[in-house]
Parts: sequence; C-alpha cells; structure tokens
Amino acid sequence: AFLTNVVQHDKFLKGEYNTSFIDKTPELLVFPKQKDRGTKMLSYIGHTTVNGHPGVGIRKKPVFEERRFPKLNYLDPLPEGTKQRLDQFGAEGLANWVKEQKEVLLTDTTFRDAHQSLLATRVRTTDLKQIAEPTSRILPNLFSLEMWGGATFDVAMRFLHEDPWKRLIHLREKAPNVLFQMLLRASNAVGYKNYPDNVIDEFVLKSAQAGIDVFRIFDSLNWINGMVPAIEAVRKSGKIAEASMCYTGDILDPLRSKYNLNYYLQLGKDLEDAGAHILGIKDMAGLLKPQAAFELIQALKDTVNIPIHLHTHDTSGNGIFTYARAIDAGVDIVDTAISAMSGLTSQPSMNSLYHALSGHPRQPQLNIDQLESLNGFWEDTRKYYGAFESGMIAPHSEIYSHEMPGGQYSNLQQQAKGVGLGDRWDEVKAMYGKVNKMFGDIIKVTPSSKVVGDMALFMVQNDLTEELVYEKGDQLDFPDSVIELFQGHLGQPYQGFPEKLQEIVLKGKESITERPGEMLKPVNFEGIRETLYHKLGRQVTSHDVLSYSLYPKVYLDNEEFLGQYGDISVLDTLTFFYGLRLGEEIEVEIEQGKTLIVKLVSVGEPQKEGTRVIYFELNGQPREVVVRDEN
Ligand code: 3PY
Ligand code: ZN
Repeated sequence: AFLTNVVQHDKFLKGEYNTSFIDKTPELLVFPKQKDRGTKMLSYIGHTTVNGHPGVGIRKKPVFEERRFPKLNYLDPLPEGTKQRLDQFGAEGLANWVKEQKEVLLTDTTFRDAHQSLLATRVRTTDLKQIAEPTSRILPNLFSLEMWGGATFDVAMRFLHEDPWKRLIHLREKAPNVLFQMLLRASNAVGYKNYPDNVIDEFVLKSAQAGIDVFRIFDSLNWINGMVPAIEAVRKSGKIAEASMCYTGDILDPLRSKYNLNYYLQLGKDLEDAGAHILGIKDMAGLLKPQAAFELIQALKDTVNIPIHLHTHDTSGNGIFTYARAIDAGVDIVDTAISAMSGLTSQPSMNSLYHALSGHPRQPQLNIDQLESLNGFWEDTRKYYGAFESGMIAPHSEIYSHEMPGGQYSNLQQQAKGVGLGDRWDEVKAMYGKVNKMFGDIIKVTPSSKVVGDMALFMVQNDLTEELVYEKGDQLDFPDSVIELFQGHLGQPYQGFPEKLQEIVLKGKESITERPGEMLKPVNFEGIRETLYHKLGRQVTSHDVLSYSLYPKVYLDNEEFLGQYGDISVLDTLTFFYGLRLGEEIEVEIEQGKTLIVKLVSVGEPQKEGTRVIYFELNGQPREVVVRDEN
C-alpha cells in the first residue's frame, strides 16, 4: 500500500520529489481504511428504496427496454478531430483553421447545457461515459463537445455524489479526438460569487491539464474587467479563450436602446483586444431573433477578426431560424444538441439543423444515419431522468418579455414552489421582468439572473410593487444576494446601478467599483491541503483542494456522504434514483474486474425507533442493513 501511495501521489507523478519526499509527505503513511464497500452500497440502496431520492421522491421504479447503442465497428481506429489540430497548431492556429472552413461547424452541448436546461443538470457520469466513445466516433467533425462547467460542477457533488474532476478525466479517455469545452463564469468560476484571482488561475490551469481545451468565458454583467483574469489564465495555459458577450434585449427594438448594435460591436472589439481567440455570443435566454442574428453577425464579422461562435436556447421555438440567418451572415460555429436532448429550454437540434441546411453550401459534414443511432441512446436515456423534466412541453414565446435564461426557468420554478409560491408562478415570471427594469435592465445570466429571481420571489411573497419598494424600502430586509449585487460584489453593470434603488437597498452599507477578485485575499492552497488531510485522513489531491476552495460546505457534505455510503457513482442510474424492486437483482462493477451481485430480498416492517431492516443477498450471501425510515 505504501508503494502504491508513493507512485500515485500528485507530486511523485509530477516529478516534484527528492530524497526528503517520504519524510515530508506524511500522507504516504496513511493507508486507506479497509472499508466494507458492499455494506455501504447496500445501505444506500436500502435508504433510497425506503426513502426515495431528493427531487424524485418515492416513486415506483420504472421499467424500460434495453437502451439502444449505436452499432459501430469499435475496432476501427478513432478518427482524428479538432483536438489533434489544437495540439499540433496551437490556439491561434486552430482559430485560423475555423475561419477557413466553408461549412458551419458545430458544438454538441448534450453533455452539459442540454441536460442543465432540460433535466436540472442531473445526467450522471456513468451514462455520459457509456456514450462518449460512440459520440466521438460518430461526430469526429465537431468543433467541440461542451461537457463541463456551468452548473455541472456543483450539481455533481451536491446531488450526484460524484467528483466532477473524475467526469472530465474519464470522458477525456473515451473521447480523445474532439475539443472539450467548458462554461466558465469568469471570476465566478463554476460558482455563484467572485473568487480571489489565484483561485481562478489555479482552477483554469488544473482544468486545462485535466482535459479542457476551450473555455467559454462570460461575465454575468458583461463586465470586461471581470473577465480579464480568466482570459489571461486560459491564454497562459495554451488553451482556447472563447470570450463571450451575453446577449439580452433586442437590437431591433428602438425602444430598448441600452443594448443596441453598437453596444455589442464595442464589446466584441474589447473582447478581441482582451485576448479572445474566439468571440462567443451567449444568448442564454434565446432572445436573439433571426433578423437580429443576421444583422449582429454581419456587423461583427466586419468588426472583429476572430471566429464567431453562437450559442442560443430554443425556448421560443425560433432557434433553427435564428441559426439559419446567422449562418447566412457568416457565423463560424453554432451550438446544438442531439435531437432527443434539444429544443425548448435546451439548444436547437443538431439533426434538424442538418436537414434544414439541405442544399445549402454551408451544410455541416456529418453522417446523419449514425447521428440518428446516437439519438436512440438519448431517447432511451432521457426517460431515466423523467423526474427532473420541467413540464414545459411547447415553445414558450413569453420568454421575450421575462427574458429568463434557459437554465434558470425550471430552477426558479422549484425555488418558487419551495417558498409556497407554486400557484403564483405567472406572477413570479411577470415580476422577474419588472425587477429587470428596476435594476436598470441588466444582463441576466448566472449569477446575476439568480439575484433578479431572488428579488422577484421576495416581492411576490411580500406583495410588493415597485412603488412600495421605493416607499417602504427603509423597512425592507432585502435578500442578501440583492444587497451583494448592489454592493458591487458581482462587478459593475453597463451604465452603473440605478442610484435611487442602490441607496434603498444598501442603507448606508459600502459599495465598491473595483474588481472584487483583486480585493479578496488569495486562498492558501497548501493550508487547505493540510486541513483536508487531517479532516479526511487520506491523500488529498489538487482537485480536492480546488473543489473545497470553490464549495467548502458542499465538498465536505459530500465527503461525509461518501464516508457513509461509499462510491455510488458505480450504480446504474435507475437504481441510483429509485433503489431496487423486491426480488430485483443487479450487477455492480465496483472496479474493473470486480463485480457485486445485489438482490433485494425483503423490506422489514418499521421499528419503534423509526428504522427498518432491509434484507439483501450480496453475491449469494444473505446480508441485512438497517436504515432510517424518513417517511
Ligand atoms: C451557467 O452559468 O451555468 C449557464 O448556463 C448560464 O447560461
Ligand atoms: Zn446556455
């Protein structure tokens, strides 16, 4: 075990050791506790069978047909793709190659934004891992696969009890030919607040080393100052900085002149000057209308020299039309999702776009029959996550008035239910639009969108109108997130905060106009490593240190959970969410070549102390676990 600890140690692997390595590295002498993985797993399955899964509740475990997998020749060599091109020609070389392509290039968001927007980010690594290689064989011509970042990082730890870094590393092994893309919220990294600059630097570096190639960087107020450290960190790592402008409003509406064409052209220029290799247009709510897309892209093409990558959400149902016009105007790359994971709050369908461009000189190159076979897997897999569907079943053109991002809609709906406003959802949506105006018409995207949502809930809950907020403001206890926004802790909005409201919200509290990351004390990574090492009694990796730096409580809560139940990422998705049916038997591969056979035999009656005994067979031997009945 000692030798294993040595050769697997981060510093050993990086060659950072000398003869005092063993003396100065006490964790080498910490040996993993002999855990009974079987019992822990049975406890999880027993607990889930009896109490259900958070957000799923106790439901009958559904029965589905075997999932369909694409039939491919897996012995054929994997075709090369954009990843090899980046490795060979570097970020600038790749950006130039993109500009030379006649066909429009595609990003597939199925592994990130599509499920963040449709299924509350709940798709698990095991499912992604199973379809990663077929994806990389069927779609080697993709520009990129967006598969990390945004909300996937915290949801992985918080709700899926996974290590987000392992997802990245495992997928990289399975799909080594296509660029991996992540969504980085600039100074907010993959969180909801500004972090010190050294956290951003370290996070970018480690993400690049673990397999991210394209960083889509945005600031939730389109504040360039807030984006510069992230852009610089990405450039230093040798990877692609796709600096993005978030699109809001409507450049075609003369009554909404704050974010007009000139605003976006200036922003595009500023992002190019700040070092972007690619310019992203992040239309997070799906507000960019077809004619506006044409005019915006055409004008940007005349303004910047770097390729343009367009992202939209299909909430209104106009996504394909918007892309068609953007493609006519010369956009280089667009974001799509596999059909079964597309549409509505997700991205437009890749399959549909392919057909829509029949006969068009810029139709992308892809094998549509194979793409349909990939779609079969996603049609089947989406059903596993049925409990997380938002309920939106048809195009939602109201989006043009409330402007809520695709990824926020179902979340805010849940939040509203949580505070007893489920039956006033229409009011909440209308209030969201009003709050936007009160805040001076701000960019709404994580995390600024969350603040607008918090304020809308607060106002509906307290029966407040805009007038009442101004009248009674000194007696109101505004949500913390609202106070922090007006203090400047998320950065500065274009044309500043509305002064009157800022005064009412802050009640004399200080506000800043400097960049928050500059003022925050750098995080002491070595200190965290020590603390975690003592707390967890195991070797701590630089990935652990970063996860903790971004989300200390979520990280530690998950560690505690894993201590109790072990690594449950190895369970199949239906068992993970629903537990087992009486008499059901499953095989679980807990590590390569090591399989447990688990059968649920019976569930005991509730005991006086609120527990139940659950009877299993584990590899044919009877085993019992006691679980708390929380019903
Ligand atoms: C995120 O930040 O997670 C988003 O998807 C914003 O659109
Ligand atoms: Zn998005």
